[in-house]
Amino acid sequence: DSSYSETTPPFDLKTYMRQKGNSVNRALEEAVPLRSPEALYEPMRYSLFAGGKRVRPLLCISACELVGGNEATAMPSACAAEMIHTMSLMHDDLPYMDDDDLRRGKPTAHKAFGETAAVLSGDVMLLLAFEHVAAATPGAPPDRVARAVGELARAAGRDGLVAGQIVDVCSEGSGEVGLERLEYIHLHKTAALLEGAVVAGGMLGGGTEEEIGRLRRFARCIGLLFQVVDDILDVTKSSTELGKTAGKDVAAEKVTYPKMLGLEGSRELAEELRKEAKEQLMGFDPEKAMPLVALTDFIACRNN
Ligand code: GRG
Repeated sequence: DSSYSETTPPFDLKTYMRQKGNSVNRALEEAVPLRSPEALYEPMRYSLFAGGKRVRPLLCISACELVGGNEATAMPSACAAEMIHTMSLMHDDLPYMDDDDLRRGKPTAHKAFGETAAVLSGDVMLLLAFEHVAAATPGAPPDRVARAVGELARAAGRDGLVAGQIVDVCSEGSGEVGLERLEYIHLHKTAALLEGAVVAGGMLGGGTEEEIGRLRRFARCIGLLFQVVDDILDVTKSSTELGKTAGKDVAAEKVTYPKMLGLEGSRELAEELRKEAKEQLMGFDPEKAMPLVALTDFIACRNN
């Protein structure tokens, strides 16, 4: 990037993701140990450790560090974001929602443990997420912790995952989903939790209101970017691969960016969003912003 001087060492995202990802996994191990009743904890751990990319936790930690906070302060919220994400996938896969048999190449939680266990384990993981932030956040004053909890709750619920899911489900088969509705669904189902993770990190790290505002706008851009790229990948992945994910023709019934804008139009939109996201990071110390800049590129260029 031209804003960085030639003396700035290149940022190694792979190492950053591996190191931070390991810390997140250790923290999740501690936050969600295998305990009684195992019928609740086993499906939680099965789904949590099924190989997710940990994008939300990494964003939370990077945002906290960007505004001067540290990893330990962000970690409970980082874990909470991953727990909320994972429970939403467990519920999304259920027969009366998306009805998927496979997730990340493994049987979905309800296939492995039954529907009741998948529902209740998801429920308890959602509650545990908030309990964990409230009880285990070190190095931040209580008002910041309370704000972070509120931010994550809103991102999970009324302004995020649940709102996006209901609009998505109600739009299915209606055949008249326009670009505006598509954007609503993605801003809520996908962008909101990325935003919650980033903003919670910024709040806990002691960011100013102005910084938090910029982080929020940054996160909205990468949230939409995430989804546009997802839709592009759905088209460019081979049809055999698609068939394997669900055993049904998902692509045929879903409204997607490539269907609305064409593949080229979608790629252009992705490029615009990537640029806009990075613009929001311009006001920060360039060196400290490197992880978020690199994570933006990762989201734009990922292939799964
Ligand atoms: C009660 C909070 C709550 C949720 C229930 C089911 C539901 C409401 C919402 C569904 C939300 C959903 C499935 C959104 C899709 C999110 C998305 C982009 C998933 C893919 O994320 P990645 O690529 O996945 O980060 P990995 O596997 O890497 O973790």
